[in-house]
Amino acid sequence: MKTCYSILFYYFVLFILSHYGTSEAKTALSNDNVYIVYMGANKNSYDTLLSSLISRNQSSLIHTYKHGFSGFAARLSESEALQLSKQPGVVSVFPDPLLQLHTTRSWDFLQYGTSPRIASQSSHSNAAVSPTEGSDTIIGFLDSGIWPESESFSDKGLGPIPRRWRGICMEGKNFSSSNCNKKIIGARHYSKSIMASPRDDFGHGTHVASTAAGAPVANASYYGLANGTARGGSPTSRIASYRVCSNEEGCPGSAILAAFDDAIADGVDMLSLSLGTGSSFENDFATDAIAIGAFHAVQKGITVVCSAGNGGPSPQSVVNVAPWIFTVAATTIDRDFESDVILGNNTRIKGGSINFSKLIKSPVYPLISGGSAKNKSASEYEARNCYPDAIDAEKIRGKIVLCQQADNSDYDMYWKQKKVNESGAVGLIIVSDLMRLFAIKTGDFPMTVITSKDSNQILAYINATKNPVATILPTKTAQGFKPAPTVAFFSSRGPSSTTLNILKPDIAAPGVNILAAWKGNDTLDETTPEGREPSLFNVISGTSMACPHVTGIAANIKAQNPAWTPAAIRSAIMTTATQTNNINRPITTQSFDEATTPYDLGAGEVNPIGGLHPGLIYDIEPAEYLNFLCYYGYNMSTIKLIAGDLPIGFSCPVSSNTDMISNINYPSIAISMIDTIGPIIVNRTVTNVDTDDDPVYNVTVETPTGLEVDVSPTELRFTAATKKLEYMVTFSTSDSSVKGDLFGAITWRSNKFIVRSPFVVSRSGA
Ligand SMILES: *[C@@H]1O[C@H](CO)[C@@H](O)[C@H](O)[C@H]1NC(C)=O
Ligand SMILES: *[C@@H]1O[C@H](CO)[C@@H](O)[C@H](O)[C@H]1NC(C)=O
Ligand SMILES: *[C@@H]1O[C@H](CO)[C@@H](O)[C@H](O)[C@H]1NC(C)=O
Ligand SMILES: *[C@@H]1O[C@H](CO)[C@@H](O)[C@H](O)[C@H]1NC(C)=O
Ligand SMILES: *[C@@H]1O[C@H](CO)[C@@H](O)[C@H](O)[C@H]1NC(C)=O
Ligand SMILES: *[C@@H]1O[C@H](CO)[C@@H](O)[C@H](O)[C@H]1NC(C)=O
Ligand SMILES: *[C@@H]1O[C@H](CO)[C@@H](O)[C@H](O)[C@H]1NC(C)=O
Ligand SMILES: *[C@@H]1O[C@H](CO)[C@@H](O)[C@H](O)[C@H]1NC(C)=O
Ligand SMILES: *[C@@H]1O[C@H](CO)[C@@H](O)[C@H](O)[C@H]1NC(C)=O
Ligand SMILES: *[C@@H]1O[C@H](CO)[C@@H](O)[C@H](O)[C@H]1NC(C)=O
Ligand SMILES: *[C@@H]1O[C@H](CO)[C@@H](O)[C@H](O)[C@H]1NC(C)=O
Ligand SMILES: CC(=O)N[C@H]1CO[C@H](CO)[C@@H](O)[C@@H]1O
Repeated sequence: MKTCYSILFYYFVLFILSHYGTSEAKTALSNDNVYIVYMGANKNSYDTLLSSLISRNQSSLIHTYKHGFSGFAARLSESEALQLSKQPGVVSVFPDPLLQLHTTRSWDFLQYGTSPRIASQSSHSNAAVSPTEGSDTIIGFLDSGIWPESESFSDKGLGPIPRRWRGICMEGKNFSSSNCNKKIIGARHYSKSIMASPRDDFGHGTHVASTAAGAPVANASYYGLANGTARGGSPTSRIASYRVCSNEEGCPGSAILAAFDDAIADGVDMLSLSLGTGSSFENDFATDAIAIGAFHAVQKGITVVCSAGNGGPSPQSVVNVAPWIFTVAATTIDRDFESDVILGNNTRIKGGSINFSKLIKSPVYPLISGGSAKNKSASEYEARNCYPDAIDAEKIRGKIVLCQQADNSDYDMYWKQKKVNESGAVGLIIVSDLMRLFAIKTGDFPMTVITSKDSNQILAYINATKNPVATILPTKTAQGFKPAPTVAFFSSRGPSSTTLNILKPDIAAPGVNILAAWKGNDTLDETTPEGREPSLFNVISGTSMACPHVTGIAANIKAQNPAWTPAAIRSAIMTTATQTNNINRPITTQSFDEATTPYDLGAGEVNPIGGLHPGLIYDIEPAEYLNFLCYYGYNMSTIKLIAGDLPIGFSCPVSSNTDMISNINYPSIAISMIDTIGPIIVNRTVTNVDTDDDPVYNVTVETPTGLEVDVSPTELRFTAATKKLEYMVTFSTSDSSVKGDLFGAITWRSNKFIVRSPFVVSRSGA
């Protein structure tokens, strides 16, 4: 199952960029002989260790970390690495991982030069938000760099660069300090190559930055599609670009840590990372470059927003799961790139794709199903699914072919297109419920994707007609597609493989067919229509695209509430998320009829303005994450190294264990209640952040079958003097045979606000 989805996504959503594709294939691997030596916030032994390394071999040193935390990356032998790991002051030594941008799925054993196209904030994304006047939140992006000439990065109307900014505009190949302005206030890169530059040679970094913080650009479109004004979620925020990914080197963890280290010193307010490991990669927090960098950033009050990964729909595929990270899943939006099929009897079937076909608009092209074009030696099934060789080329020449895309097919649509085209067919109709809403880019070849339900009509028409004919119409953009949002099939799912006691992902945001700025010289894009200049905007998909939507919203909240902690900002966004779609039903998966759980979309679909007025917040002081480290199993000496100065009197609770993680004041609740009937009690503290009156909140609980959930007290009365109140939740069951993940929610309501927290009680023993 998983494999098949991977293939689909890999090929279709994303074309191009063979180099990035190749580096993705190396995901689980590490940067040759490079090790990261992580020394926490501790500075004591740092100089000694570093100078001994330098005196041994100066050129082995690759990066040093000394602002936000301590450590370095160096080329070492295995025995040197082992030796260093035993030195005082060293938390961990681990091979430099190569991470990937979350716009594509890796498909390791097929070496095709394809890569993902992700999308960005769009004119019509449902997360569009009105700019907050006077905001000057500084957002750092760790990505593939930036294309500074894009209109999305115009600094028109922006005030002077915030005085607290201490970053730089690094020069590099085809990038000078004049490429920075009052919008792009900082740019750095981390490659030692002579080609090194903050300039984006992919487009991903440009797309992501413009989604979160792009200035409004009128008349933006992808060759006329999705036209309108493109703007970032927080158009007045400033951008600091940290190029940590490159064609030559992929996205090394050592560069990501260097960027975190710089960004903390530069003075960013927020960091956005649309990258991470592949889903099968399980890391201890002390050897996970993103978790480490994010930990120190959050300790300094910097919100860190990350993509959840494109490893779905398999369970436990979510990455970037540390409790200090804001983890974002991807959903579809209500925009459809519609490319319809017209049958000979004038029935119109709605399909989706971005086609640059030159077919005429009347149904004059003979139509055949893959099953009817069977090669003698092939099976019915293979033929229906148009496997290469299963189709008799003679039978499809000059025709439009209808191909199933069975979920367990080994052949992806890209190959089908290629094969069918090679055989001289004039068009391709793919039947796939999952891919229907994807804006598959098919170059000059007419191709569209329809649902299985609609395919029955076509099959019936073919069956009932002597000489069936059809055509595939040019793509047009349709708004108001229903239902939307749905959870994108590729979006990584919970639970976290690291701990069942934190519910991940946290939130969902638009990540399918997102229009945003692109690099300006994409002449190699095979999907560019003949005779057109490369588009300055692109439509791409991935949790990479979802992440900056949330970053932009978080930046607006930060601008209005500069003193809020990263946890408060996350809480505001999570407790105001939406659980219903545009037909007022619970949000489904992308196959439309399948229910979702918080393991698919966290607290729900992000509400772009809800978080500005959350009513209550679940705050977590950064120091509370030290307790997490205790519960997770680190000992005091390691925690002391990681954190540097511990809060006065801090010590790990004597009986620290993973179940205590559930008590961290997270805006969702996750409990593992394996083989017990309870009761299990967790506490939460809510802070009133509304200044108007003395609100009274009442609780309601959505209780799953088989579980008893008691909240006490059931009413919270805030006053001018009482801003914080605690409540206690007791989970129990009278039926010890109840198994599985039980989902519910606790909602506090006043006459003004609704503050909702999802919970999961897992009894599966996973
Ligand atoms: C120093 O390190 C560099 C890079 O790892 C390596 O090429 C070189 O051989 C090393 N030199 C010595 C003397 O070990
Ligand atoms: C250099 O940057 C310009 C934009 O100013 C771009 O059009 C051009 O393609 C770039 N050239 C190279 C060789 O990267
Ligand atoms: C586009 O610009 C990038 C970055 O400067 C450069 O590496 C690439 O070669 C250019 N591509 C084309 C097709 O000119
Ligand atoms: C948008 O593009 C159209 C056609 O290219 C042009 O007529 C119109 O003036 C443009 N609008 C803006 C606001 O630039
Ligand atoms: C997009 O373009 C079409 C056709 O040119 C036009 O009718 C429509 O109003 C445009 N939409 C927006 C939002 O500009
Ligand atoms: C039919 O299938 C056989 C075996 O897979 C293959 O050798 C042959 O080329 C195919 N014929 C056509 C017309 O595709
Ligand atoms: C389709 O096939 C023709 C001729 O074989 C080729 O020129 C063209 O590039 C192919 N188009 C696509 C989109 O594969
Ligand atoms: C096609 O028609 C035949 C007989 O007319 C019927 O048995 C078959 O079920 C039909 N198939 C479809 C897909 O409608
Ligand atoms: C066209 O044919 C299909 C299948 O036989 C049928 O469902 C549909 O109603 C027909 N449409 C018209 C307009 O006759
Ligand atoms: C939760 O709160 C109750 C009531 O204040 C207290 O007795 C209990 O110890 C708390 N539990 C935890 C785990 O903090
Ligand atoms: C909360 O519950 C109390 C008692 O049931 C009721 O009087 C009050 O109106 C409720 N408040 C809200 C905001 O629903
Ligand atoms: C984006 C788009 O609509 N592309 C092409 C689809 O096909 C028609 C011809 O049938 C072209 O006119 C469009 O430009």
